[in-house]
Amino acid sequence: MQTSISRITVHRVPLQLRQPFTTSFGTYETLDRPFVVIETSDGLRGVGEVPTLLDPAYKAEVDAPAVLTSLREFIVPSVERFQREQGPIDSIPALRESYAWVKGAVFAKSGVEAAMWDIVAQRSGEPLWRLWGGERRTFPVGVSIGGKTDAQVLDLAEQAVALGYGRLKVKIWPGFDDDVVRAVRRRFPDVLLQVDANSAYTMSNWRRLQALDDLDLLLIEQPLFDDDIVLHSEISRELRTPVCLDESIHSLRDAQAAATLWERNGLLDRLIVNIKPPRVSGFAEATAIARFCHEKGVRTWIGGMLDSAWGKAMNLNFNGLREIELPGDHFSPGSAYFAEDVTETPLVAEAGQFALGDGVSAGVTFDWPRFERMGEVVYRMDLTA
Ligand code: OSB
Ligand code: MG
Repeated sequence: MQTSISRITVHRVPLQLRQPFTTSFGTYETLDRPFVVIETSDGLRGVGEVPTLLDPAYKAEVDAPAVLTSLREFIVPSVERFQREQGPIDSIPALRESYAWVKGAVFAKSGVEAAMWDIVAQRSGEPLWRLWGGERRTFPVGVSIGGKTDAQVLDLAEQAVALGYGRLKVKIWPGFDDDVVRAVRRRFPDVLLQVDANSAYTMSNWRRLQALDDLDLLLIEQPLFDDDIVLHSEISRELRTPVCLDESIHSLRDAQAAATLWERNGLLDRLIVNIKPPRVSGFAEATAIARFCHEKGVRTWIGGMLDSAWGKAMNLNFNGLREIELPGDHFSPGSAYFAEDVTETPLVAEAGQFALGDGVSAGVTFDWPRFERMGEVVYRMDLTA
């Protein structure tokens, strides 16, 4: 019997970070997260987090008000209408087709898609990593460090390395770059080290980054404008350290455009793509990007958005894909970002490695009673088959 979606509910859940996280665009202490819940005619309930930030400083449409507007005004009504007019939605392709006409809104779409992946996985009794073609059970994971002072960054790096992490990412901006990164490199000569500027540099000061070229960094993430690919490919010709794109990649086409530019310069090995599934509208597009980049010889890794343990668990399942070569941003030192989280148990890496189990869907138990207590329902729509 064909199954259908019976109801879509959007919750809004405040999450309290254990310690402030600072980037070039600001410091966050609390987050305010929409979660999409899909209920189906066969009695299943799936959940998808939208890893919003408090404002659009990282990039457009990443804030909860924008996401909630897109979901309420366009995306959920499109799913409802599609199912009423074209028949039951019981698969990811049908779901994506229902809102394909909506431009942008990648984060909002990703929450609906993630909830549907949870349903599809529960129905098949499989872990997500297996549904996505993952062939790797264990892989290294890394830590993203958002500190305000050299001392704070060194302290966080120290904690991460003590926990066994072998890959660190340090947030930088003009004036908080060469000294701090040099200090981390001096303290940890062998760690895999990378930096993330979150688009803080311009065409007049990006050359400061050439000073980092002798620190054996794995990559420099998004030095320039959040919406740019072309100028990144230009400065990449004059940086020995590979450039990694985060903010400016929303789709397979964006990844293809970037590969075209770097290839034209004969520098494909100097392009790296940070795949954040929610930033590319979900895991279906993320899979296409991982495969494409791997075939091209462009290395990828899975970025985080200070996601709850549920979002992180989904990303970790995705990290089972063999095509994804570099360690991702998966954990803060101590392994849990939030004072209170939405899963029953935290996600733990051993000696900087994460191991995927055989648990159904994300492989962790979503804590429904706690989730319902932590947040509130902000929108609900009942669907007919
Ligand atoms: O640019 O990768 C980023 C967090 C919020 C917004 C943007 C970014 C980040 C991080 C944290 O670096 C990564 C994580 O969740 O571990
Ligand atoms: Mg980034």
